[in-house]
Amino acid sequence: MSPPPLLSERARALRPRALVVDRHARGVGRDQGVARIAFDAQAGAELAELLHADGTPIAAPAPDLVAFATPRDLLRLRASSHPDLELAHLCDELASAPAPRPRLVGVLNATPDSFSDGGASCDELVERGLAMVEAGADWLDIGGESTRPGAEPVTPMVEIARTIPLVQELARRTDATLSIDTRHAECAAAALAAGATVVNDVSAGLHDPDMLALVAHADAGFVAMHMQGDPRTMQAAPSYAEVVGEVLEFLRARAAAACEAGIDPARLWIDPGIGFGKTLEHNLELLARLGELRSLGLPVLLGASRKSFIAKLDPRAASPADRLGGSLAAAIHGVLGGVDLVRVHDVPATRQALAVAHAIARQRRA
Ligand code: HH2
Repeated sequence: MSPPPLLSERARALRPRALVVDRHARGVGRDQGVARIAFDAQAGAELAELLHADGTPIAAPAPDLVAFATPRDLLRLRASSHPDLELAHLCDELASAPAPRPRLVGVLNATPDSFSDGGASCDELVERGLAMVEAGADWLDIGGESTRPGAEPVTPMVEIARTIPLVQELARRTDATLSIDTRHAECAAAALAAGATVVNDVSAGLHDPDMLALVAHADAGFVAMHMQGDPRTMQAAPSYAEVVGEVLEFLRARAAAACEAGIDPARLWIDPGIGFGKTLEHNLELLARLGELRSLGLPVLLGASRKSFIAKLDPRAASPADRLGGSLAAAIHGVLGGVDLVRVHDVPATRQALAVAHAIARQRRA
């Protein structure tokens, strides 16, 4: 008789890109990338201890989330209640789960001065948003304050005036997820009342002390992004001893704070914040090691679209509108590296690029 399923809906929804398991188990990774073992406390899968090869614990911010390890790690599951048969079964289930399509987040900037696309009217933005959904965006991220390097902050009232009519109109005309890209609880509250269901905060709740409680109270989703410093000064002299470790630690702490404030961990995303207080090398290191962010057990959002690191690698792309090729390369790399959501300006081209990359990757694994 086969053992009962050990995976929750949430765990099933995750893509089993590779598995590296205890050497006594039979499920073995099929490809390079992030290795993952899912566990679900609610379903009774109590894994006594989950350790990296060097003996350090693999942390998940909540017991019913999912823990991940890199291929360098050998996961050692020390649970007497889990004989090899059950573990192999769990691995088989993961390996055969269909890989979900990565979700596309379309960027809608209701600003006069965003780094790549500011200055559109509300009507134009509504049409642009609807066209993005038509082209394959699952989610629209609406912002009323530019956070480009050197940008001056705006007040919540200005942000509200810029974004709320847009949120209201889009909520009326599309079923796509709507997020408000803001650091201000006041603007977040107005957007959630107008029909947004997620708050995307580039300060991860640190800019406004009321933010996390507000999001929890509204039972909304939350994107916690890493940023060093603030937009006005963040690119002056970014500095890290070890960028991936520091970003990971920051996101771990912010995810824990969000859960503690009452935000549902199933509606929490993390984001390494490409370009936010980072040099070209920092951005590349984070992009190259995206899989490590998965050790937190939370879905990852990546926003690399049209960003200036692309122009540093291709000086002919001085204008953000000329950075489509670099944006697609980063999106494909991100998705193949385990990212769940990509935040992009160019939805149709990204959808097509990801569909092709994804199909090839699936074929390779089949
Ligand atoms: N990037 C920007 C703004 N918000 N949010 C998340 N979670 N991740 C990102 O990478 C991110 C973000 C900057 O891009 P954009 O909104 O196009 O520009 P601006 O801030 O100038 O409006």
